[in-house]
Amino acid sequence: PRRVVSGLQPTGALHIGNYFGAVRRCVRLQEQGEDLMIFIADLHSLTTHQDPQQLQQNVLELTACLLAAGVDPERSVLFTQSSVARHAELCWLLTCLATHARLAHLPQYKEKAAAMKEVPLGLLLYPVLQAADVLVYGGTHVPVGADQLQHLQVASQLVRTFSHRYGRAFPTPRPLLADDGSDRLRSLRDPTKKMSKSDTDPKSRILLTDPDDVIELKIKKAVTDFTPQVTFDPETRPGVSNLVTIHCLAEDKLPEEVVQEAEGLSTAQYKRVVAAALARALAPVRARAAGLRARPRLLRDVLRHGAARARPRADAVYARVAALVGLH
Ligand code: AQP
Repeated sequence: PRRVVSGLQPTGALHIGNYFGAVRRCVRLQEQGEDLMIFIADLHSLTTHQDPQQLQQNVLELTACLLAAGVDPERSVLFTQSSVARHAELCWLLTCLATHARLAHLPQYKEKAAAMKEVPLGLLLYPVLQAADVLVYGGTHVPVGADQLQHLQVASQLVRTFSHRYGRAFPTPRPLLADDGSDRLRSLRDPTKKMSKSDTDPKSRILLTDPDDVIELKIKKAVTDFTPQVTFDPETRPGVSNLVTIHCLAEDKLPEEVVQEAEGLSTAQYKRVVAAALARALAPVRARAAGLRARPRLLRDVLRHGAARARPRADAVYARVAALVGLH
């Protein structure tokens, strides 16, 4: 049987890349009847400094957004990573199988580490914890963006190493890639970069919480090019194509349809169309999130309920693993 595992870090307000690329994909997998585990990756978030109070706030905010987007805590299992201690326990066992050389070579690590004076070990171990997150539930599929494929390869390699040394304990997790461009929304200010929470320019991203007028302003200021008509060509026209992708995601359309509808429009006119489509798509989620944000007790109950469902699943896998390793 398939089991899908997905995590999001509670590192601040979600942008539409997180929403379309991760949250809404999860909701759609849930609607397709997948067995889905969604965790809030609070342990991962500690690889960069988090203010403790802000972290608690961010966990509840993310929970509100996930529920607002349609995650059903009865059909899917929604919980925080830290509430299931087996993630960290399995991570240690995998850490003993991972090599420094392999991890230090990963581009995401190199990029992040290069920008730091003191590199925390947690940053190096990040992909090992990611592997544990999936393997501890016997996860078979992980919705990922192209940038995460290498981390999933680390997980597959750890599965092989473990099998070789101790015996088979985990299925090899496979990527579930998106085919609608949702896994790579680009910065509105520099379309060669991905849209990112940590970009210092707030106009580079649209937040799930942005009101309609802010959405319109940010799209209006989006960097495009000097070709007047709307076409979809991510390689040569990344800026306009990013707007087409956003438009497609907002209205569940294909690039060809959107481009055809935009025929004859100037870029400025097209930006107004995209902003309106996006505002229509986000408004109901934003409204539901606002209602849920006002109910922290309910949000905590949801997470407690999810943790209670996740723990026995992790315990079952871990018991087998521990026995194979010779720990119990
Ligand atoms: N630009 C994006 N387009 C599509 N999907 C994206 N994701 C992130 N950026 C884009 C997806 O959102 C999920 C959130 O993962 P995370 O919470 O671990 O955050 P992240 O990957 O570090 O990306 P952020 O949110 O933009 O933060 P930073 O500042 O670190 O770059 C993942 O599924 C991710 O693929």
